[in-house]
Amino acid sequence: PPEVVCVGESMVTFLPSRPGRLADVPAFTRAVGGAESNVACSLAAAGHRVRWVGRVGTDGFGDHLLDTIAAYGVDTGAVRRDPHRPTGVYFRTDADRATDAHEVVYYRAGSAASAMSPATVPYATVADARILHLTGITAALSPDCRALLDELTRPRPGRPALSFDVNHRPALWPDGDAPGVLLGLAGRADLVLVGADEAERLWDATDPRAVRALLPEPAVLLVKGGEGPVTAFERHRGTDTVTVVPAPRVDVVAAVGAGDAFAAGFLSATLRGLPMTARLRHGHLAAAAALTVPGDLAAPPRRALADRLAALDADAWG
Ligand code: KDG
Repeated sequence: PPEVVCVGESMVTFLPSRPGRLADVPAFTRAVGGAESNVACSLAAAGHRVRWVGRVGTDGFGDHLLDTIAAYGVDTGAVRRDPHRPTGVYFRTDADRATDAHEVVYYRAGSAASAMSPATVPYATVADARILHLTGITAALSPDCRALLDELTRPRPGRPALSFDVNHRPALWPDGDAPGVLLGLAGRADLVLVGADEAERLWDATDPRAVRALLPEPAVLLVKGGEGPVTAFERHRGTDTVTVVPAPRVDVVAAVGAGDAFAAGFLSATLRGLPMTARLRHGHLAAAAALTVPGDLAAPPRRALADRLAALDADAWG
């Protein structure tokens, strides 16, 4: 059985040939995106048994997604193909260095993955894993997808541990119901990852303790401070242990995919039974690799090297 199952939409991603507005970029390079399959690919590259469950069309883009994700060593056997709906795609521009402004344009409404539902993705496809990893993106894709997340996160005996990355994508939530929906889903998870910027935008929570006050249920809550430290709240016998680990400084090429890499590094170290500080450092190291490439996915640091870096003294990490 897999150690981790990730469920969500993957898309063919088009990365710009040069900086500038979408209106001006002359050419794009094809890559693979999708938060949940990014986590799956990084975990597989780090040596874990992982299944990704999504839905793609019978078009060539669906072939490309399946081939690429399977080539990382991810089990794609539960992915169903939809002959009536296309594989989703999206285009992005480079972020402006000063303001971080960039454009993301999705062509995913009515995609094959938007037809994921409790009927098309039965609970049995995730039930045998140790960890089920989901993100808030899926909740925004269609009413069926939201019903699927409700079903997969429903408390039930023997459910895999639930890891939930809030992943608020404002462009996918035109109706303003993201704050309530995402808080409700996060409250059912055992592990929640949320960016400090997301928590402020969604819930007006301006520091990690305010986020914890809103989300007391998860046994582990990680509030990620962008290029700053991550704060982990870990409940032991009713009281929280708080661990704060700074991020290494890197020259950022593109932030896309860094959150997914962090999740994968953290989950990998969790599966290996490492203590919280090491788990957070492995998250940061995987994120640093993703931050320094243009696309979503970077090869994670080799385990032996990451273990050595994670074991350095705190002042090397300060
Ligand atoms: O985390 C990276 C993802 O945002 C990207 O690959 C696309 O899944 C995606 C989304 O829905 O934004």
